[in-house]
Amino acid sequence: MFRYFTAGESHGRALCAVIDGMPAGVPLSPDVIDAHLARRQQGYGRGNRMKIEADKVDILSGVRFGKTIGSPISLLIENRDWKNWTEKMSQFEDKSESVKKIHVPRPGHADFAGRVKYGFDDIRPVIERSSARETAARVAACSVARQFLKTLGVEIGSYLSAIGQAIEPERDSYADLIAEGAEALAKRADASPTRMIHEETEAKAIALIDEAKRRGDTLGGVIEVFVTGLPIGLGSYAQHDRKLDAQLAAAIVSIQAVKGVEIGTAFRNATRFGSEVHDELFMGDDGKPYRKTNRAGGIEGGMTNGEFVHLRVAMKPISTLMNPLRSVNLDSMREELSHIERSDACAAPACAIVAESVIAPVLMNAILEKFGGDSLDEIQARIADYDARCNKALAKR
Ligand code: EPS
Repeated sequence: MFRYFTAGESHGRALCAVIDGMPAGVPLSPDVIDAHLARRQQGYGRGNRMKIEADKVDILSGVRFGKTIGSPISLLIENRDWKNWTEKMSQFEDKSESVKKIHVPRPGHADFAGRVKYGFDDIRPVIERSSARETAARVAACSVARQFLKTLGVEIGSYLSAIGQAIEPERDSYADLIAEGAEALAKRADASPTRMIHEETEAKAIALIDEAKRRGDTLGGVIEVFVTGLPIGLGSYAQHDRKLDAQLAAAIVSIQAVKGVEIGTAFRNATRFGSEVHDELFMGDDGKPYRKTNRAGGIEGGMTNGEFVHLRVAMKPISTLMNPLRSVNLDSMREELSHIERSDACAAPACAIVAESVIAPVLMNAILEKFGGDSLDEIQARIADYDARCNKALAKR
């Protein structure tokens, strides 16, 4: 089983991740991880922090001669901004008196509950770990799982269909977008600063982000995530915690500022007749069953059904507003405007890369659960055997 943890504060010395359960024999180099880290740093609407950071990973263990060796993998990403925060983020007691404390929580952020829960007299420690800076470490760790999937022909990609009220026209089908695999779509989206693929919507989104910046406001968005190349039957209907859609949803909603996820076009489906929703099966000329639609998002009964997986992700507007919201000073207990911290006006394009990333361990574990194995060769052979069985089971009789 692929498991990982991250550690590190937003303005601490570094972020790190420790991974356990990576099979041996998977090609891995820092470049593969750095490419995703760079994608996560992009996006129209990001703040000045991204001008300071140029995230690069150091692989500290678990890789030899360009391949994983089945041992724990540890990763390190330095925070370049740390040098500006050595006093404020000092580990040593003697600095604590000279640093100004933060008392006014930002509505929508972890500040209020975090300060009360941990008994702090300062919101700073809450800000530091709840910050979406942590997603750099997650993207790094998940890129390792992603690399495993890629060697098996599984691709993940995403684009943005909405930023604020810049919403692309409703699509009947997403199939044409991923006809060449999910990575080709991701590449297309990567070429745009909003990661949108509908030109008019992108122009509107850019104008809206400019307006948000001018007003000291923020914007969220809707991210469409796709996976292609998965075998049929990952996950299971047999027990609640083995349902793949439930596991994917949990991973997605664990992302900072993500508040909703749909499997396929779930909310649209909920407002229609069943006959307008369910993806009918037809017999193809090649003797195999096929479908003309994929409104279920590639998952039925908690299992992959051979169609591409489609998730829709709702990111709320970031809760740090330069034009602050009303709040309460938790030291004086008087009403005050909330704390202002350098932040992004819109981070939805970056969130898309995080969404692509966090589902990789879930998919990888579904593969490991079904096929098992400690080395890439072993797993590949088992999948090939299963593919042959599936082809036989689904062949015309
Ligand atoms: C973030 C606030 C900003 C973002 C940060 C997330 O950081 P800072 O307070 O240092 O300006 O830039 O995102 C990243 C650093 C990153 O790597 O994505 C927040 O409060 O969540």
